[in-house]
Amino acid sequence: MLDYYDISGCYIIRPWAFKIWKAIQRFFGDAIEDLGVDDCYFPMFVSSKVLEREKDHIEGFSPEVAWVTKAGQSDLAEPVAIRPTSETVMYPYFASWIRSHRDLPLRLNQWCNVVRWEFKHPQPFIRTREFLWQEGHTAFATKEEADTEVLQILDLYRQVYEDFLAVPVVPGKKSEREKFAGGLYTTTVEGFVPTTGRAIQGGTSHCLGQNFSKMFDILIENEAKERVHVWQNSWGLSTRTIGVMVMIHGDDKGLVLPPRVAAVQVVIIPVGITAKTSQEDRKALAAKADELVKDLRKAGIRANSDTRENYTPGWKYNHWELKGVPVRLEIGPKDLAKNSTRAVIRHDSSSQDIPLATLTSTLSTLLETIQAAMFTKARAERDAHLIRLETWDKFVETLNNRCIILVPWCEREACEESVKERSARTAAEQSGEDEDEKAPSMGAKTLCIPFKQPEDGVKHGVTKCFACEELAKSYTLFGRSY
Ligand code: 86X
Repeated sequence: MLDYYDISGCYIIRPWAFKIWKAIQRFFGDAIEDLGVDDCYFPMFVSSKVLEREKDHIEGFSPEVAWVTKAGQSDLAEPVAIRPTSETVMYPYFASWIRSHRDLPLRLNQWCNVVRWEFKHPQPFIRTREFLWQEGHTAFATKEEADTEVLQILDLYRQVYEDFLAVPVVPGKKSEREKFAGGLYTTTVEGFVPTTGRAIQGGTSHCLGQNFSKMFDILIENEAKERVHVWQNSWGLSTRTIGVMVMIHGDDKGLVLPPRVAAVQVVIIPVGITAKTSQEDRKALAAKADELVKDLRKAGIRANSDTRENYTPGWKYNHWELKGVPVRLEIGPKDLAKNSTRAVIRHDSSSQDIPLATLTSTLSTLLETIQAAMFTKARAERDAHLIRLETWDKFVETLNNRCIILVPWCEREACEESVKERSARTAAEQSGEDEDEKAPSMGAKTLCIPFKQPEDGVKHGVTKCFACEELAKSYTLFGRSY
């Protein structure tokens, strides 16, 4: 999927991984086109003048901005930054393109790379200094239209994770402390990685309110002939999606691909060839494999055969297991005689014989079943590590058991800060018996305030915050995170 590169934090995305990104692009690209969003491309360079027009939110990020200062040996008169995100790149042009309500809504998207020179530990797909994403930037006359879009986009992100990558996510709103500081509110889909017990932000859809339109002078004339600032959103989904999928479905034998994003859904491997097998029989077997590939492809199944003669079937099993292909079909002389083939399923190692007569229809159904089973299994695993608590008592213990926690919370920033501090394990606590580097010691933060609150949720004026003396406003998800 990936190779390391000689610059720290940078990785090569190889074809097997890029095909997954393309599957995401296909689905999401078509879906936003249906919503009326158009693709475009802006330059990757930002002048310091433009980048700094948006001082307030840039401030905290500025150590991460990469700058080009030279061309060859000569210093540039004005260094140029490489985009870490494109709000400041695009919005000066929004100001010149948007004149009246007839120019709205303006809804643009670009697929591009961005650079954030992070100093935290890099991790393939999860935290990289350059990454690929789509960033959507839209402008509306009213807050209501902007609000609607925020949730439409978030639901598409949910679909990317749940319906394509078979990864369960929790959609919700970020706390004031965790939201994008430049915006009005941030919505998110939050995933969970059971092996580390950490949550991971899967994608964000922000309502920027009028903050940017005020900074960049993006105005229209309303019905009452008054000049008013537009309402804006921005939203992004990155190649981190691939990393989340790998971590959630991968096992000791390697990658496990959900059928809907697998570049190869079915690999056909001829078996049962011995030294005694005649040249004709070998040829017949390879020909049968290729014929089956044709039939399956005609039915829309992404099938390949591996008829290479210089590799053993066992070697091929390993190879395609490592690559995560959902179904392996073994066909041998005995199977052919019975007009049958053996299917081995990657995600649960089960196998079944399938009559050749019904192969395409059986496989179509099987691939759907695998997709659903992978999601159900991942959701059960997530649910088993999502614990509801009412008070502080068992909070840290539960975190240390690699769980995320749903608690009644006051939604105050100071309270979140204090939870983070109190839940960070001290060096003393960590030393000694806990040798497992995968048990993280950092403090817990809020992941999101889930849109779907528990049925027996907060009783207003009664339910108290789990961590302080105030009243709770919502059940909020806390956890350690990537
Ligand atoms: C916030 C906000 C937003 C469009 C998204 O989350 C989705 C797609 N943009 C991105 N953000 C920054 O604004 C930012 C700015 C600088 Cl200068 C930086 F170095 C890093 C940043 N990271 C995130």
